[in-house]
Amino acid sequence: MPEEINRPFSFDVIREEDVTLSTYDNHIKRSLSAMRNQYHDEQAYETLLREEDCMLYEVYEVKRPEIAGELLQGISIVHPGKVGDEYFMTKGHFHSELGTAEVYYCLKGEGLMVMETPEGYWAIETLTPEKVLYVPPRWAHRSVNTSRDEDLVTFFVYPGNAGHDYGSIEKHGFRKLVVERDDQIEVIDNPKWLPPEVR
Ligand code: PAN
Ligand code: ZN
Repeated sequence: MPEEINRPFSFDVIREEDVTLSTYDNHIKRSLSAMRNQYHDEQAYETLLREEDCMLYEVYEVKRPEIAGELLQGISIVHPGKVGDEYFMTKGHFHSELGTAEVYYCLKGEGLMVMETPEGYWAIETLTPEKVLYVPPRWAHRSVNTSRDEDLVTFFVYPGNAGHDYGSIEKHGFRKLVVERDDQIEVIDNPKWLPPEVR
């Protein structure tokens, strides 16, 4: 078989106390300092950051060529915790190739996927073990861990040519935030969200 042939392969999801993959190419760690301006309580953010630049989430990536036809896969692990009253979450992004979708399969924990289109339509879906979530083309997505003490672990698959646009969300934010109020999970309006007409 010629060297350049793309060979099929498999790997395992290792479900020990920390979920990992048996094979991966990249282990990304994102800490609090990577999330400046994303949490609504700026004072709580600065206070926590002064104490410790704690780890918010990790991603294990199985790399493939970043071209149409390929699928990129991996697991995302959002740790439990809050900045003020707002749960730990991923940065969130649009795919640079806006017309590309993504599938998430929840392996562990509980959380929400917050989604939004460039026009400002929004949607939230629950993530619990064994739930499969389809993020259609054009929807920005952010996972939020709403559990008190457990990691939120999801397996994801998306097209090789998707790319990541973080800048748009950094600039205008997500329309909705997920916070804890009186021991309840609440979805509130993001006071810093910029609607499409003022971007
Ligand atoms: C996921 C995310 C992962 C981390 O692989 O990249 O959950 O979130 P951020 O990329 O927003 O930091 C995905 O959606 N890829 O397209
Ligand atoms: Zn994505």
